[in-house]
Amino acid sequence: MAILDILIFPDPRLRQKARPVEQVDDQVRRLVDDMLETMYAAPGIGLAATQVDVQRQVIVIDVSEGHDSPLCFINPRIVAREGTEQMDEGCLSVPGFFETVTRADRVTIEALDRDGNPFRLEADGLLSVCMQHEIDHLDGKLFVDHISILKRQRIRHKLEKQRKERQHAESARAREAAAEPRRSAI
Ligand code: GNR
Ligand code: NI
Repeated sequence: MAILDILIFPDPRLRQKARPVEQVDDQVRRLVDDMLETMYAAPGIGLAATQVDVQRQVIVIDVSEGHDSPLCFINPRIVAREGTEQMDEGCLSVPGFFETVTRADRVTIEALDRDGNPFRLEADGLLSVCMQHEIDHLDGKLFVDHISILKRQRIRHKLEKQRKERQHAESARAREAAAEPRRSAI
């Protein structure tokens, strides 16, 4: 198992569309396990493969209070939706920001499980919202696409600024590390 790096908005790789999984094999199951470990470590209630730079239709979710009910959806499709509801959403790829999003209230999902067997699930509440949020990721969409352009731009600018600060700090550290041997050699 391994904890994977999560891409941060506005990384263009978050805009790629995931391809369907052709065969649910050990490689896919290893991805599912790594994604679950990454999701629990974050911590988050869901994770899409797109967020860890794997362009495959794989999602993991755990909305349980005890964080002990992992769900995995391979090639998920929404086959029915009903009603509308609003919920405050966050995203591991948009860290630190929460906005109200309107989505379907109830959805019916068809997907493959980790053995490659098809199943159907009716979801409401948090699970319904999370399913729609994760399937959006596989289509290259983010929750910020459901809010106003002004709010989206504000979030993008703040996260771009944070990324630049992080990069500057990293290169400063690298410069110092490179200078170290020379100093000690004198
Ligand atoms: O951890 C997460 N919490 C969350 C809260 C409200 C609506 C959606 C989510 S999903 C998010 C994890 C994530 O970014 N999944 O893609
Ligand atoms: Ni997300």
